[in-house]
Amino acid sequence: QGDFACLLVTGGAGFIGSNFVRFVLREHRLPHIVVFDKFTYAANLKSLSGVDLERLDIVEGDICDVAQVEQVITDYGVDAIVNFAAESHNDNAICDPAPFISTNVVGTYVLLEAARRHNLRFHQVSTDEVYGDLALDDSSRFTERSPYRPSGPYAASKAAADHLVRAWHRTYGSRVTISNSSNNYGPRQHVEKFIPRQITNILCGVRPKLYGDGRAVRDWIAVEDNCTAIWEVLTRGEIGRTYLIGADGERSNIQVLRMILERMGRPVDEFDWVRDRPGADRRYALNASGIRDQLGWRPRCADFAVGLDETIAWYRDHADWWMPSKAETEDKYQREGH
Ligand code: NAD
Ligand code: TDX
Repeated sequence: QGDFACLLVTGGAGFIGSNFVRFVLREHRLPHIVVFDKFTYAANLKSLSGVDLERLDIVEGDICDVAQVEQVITDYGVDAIVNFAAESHNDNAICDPAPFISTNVVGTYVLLEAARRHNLRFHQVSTDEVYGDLALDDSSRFTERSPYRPSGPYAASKAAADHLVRAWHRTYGSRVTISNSSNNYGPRQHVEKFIPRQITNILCGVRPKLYGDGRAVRDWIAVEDNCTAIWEVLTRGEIGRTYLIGADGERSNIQVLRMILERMGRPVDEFDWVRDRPGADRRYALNASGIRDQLGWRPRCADFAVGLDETIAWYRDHADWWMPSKAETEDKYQREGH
């Protein structure tokens, strides 16, 4: 099932999508890739620079727009879709959920209908947040069978999209898979997100900001590992199945922040405490034994400290990539009290 000639990568100018495109072009001979992206504030054309342009086309478009989606599929002869396109930031969702409902829910519906009309393979990129959160003193982890229990508007919109994908498989026999990954980190992540925000704050001489009591736990995975896992699921995954993608990377926010400060030569208490999100999730942790056992997938970058050093080095060397959005992002945070 894995021999695609032309892959439509929606949201391919964002963080994970662009890393996925780079990985596929670097390590696999096929397919041709068409990036389809609305170029919202979260996209960055520089994320796709320096790749093999013979194998890549970049089209500006909105996954909610039926005619634009239809056109790109027929123009390029697309035979599979990987849907990375989303509004992805929880703080934004709390301030204004509207674009999360349209892009994450309606956009996924539009793509599923296009995939049904053209009989395309469809992979949905999703998140562990659909399962809600775990208590800090609870040692259990999410599995593919955990109940859906999203806490915030972003998570609820991604959960709604997952439900549509599953329903299209059951009702119409659509050839779908879903991957729910834990928190990604690495190069080309927008400076609104936790790790790049703190690294770039330090590079700008600004104190990092820690939400709440700093004890919330996230299960970190290097973005490259999520990309290799998505590729395995796309090309060899069982149709109709959900795969959890994680690399046993649980750490509290304060632990991560202190690691960043230390590695960047700053005192470990040189940061500000700021208010938490309303309804903030405490702990995410997932059990990825399904993809390990069924597809033999293993993370390549299992050492978080090494991955963090590489990430710090990347932001140090690529101020031209992140500086244009830094001031605007921090102004917005300041208005929100974060
Ligand atoms: P991102 O915000 O960096 O990128 C999203 C991309 O989608 C941007 O390029 C944006 O322009 C594009 N986009 C937004 N609305 C669009 C629309 N209507 N039509 C076409 N393109 C549109 O997000 P990311 O962190 O790369 O996340 C990618 C996917 O992975 C999302 O579906 C997200 O829910 C999921 N995910 C992310 C993480 C994480 O830690 N970052 C973890 C698990 C799952
Ligand atoms: O400045 C900050 N300080 C801080 O303490 C920011 C931006 C965040 N935080 C905390 C909040 C969270 O507990 O760090 C944690 C991580 O925050 P984010 O980077 O915003 O990620 P999160 O809310 O966990 O969601 C991410 O992982 C799941 C992605 O943004 C989602 O797209 C993905 O689905």
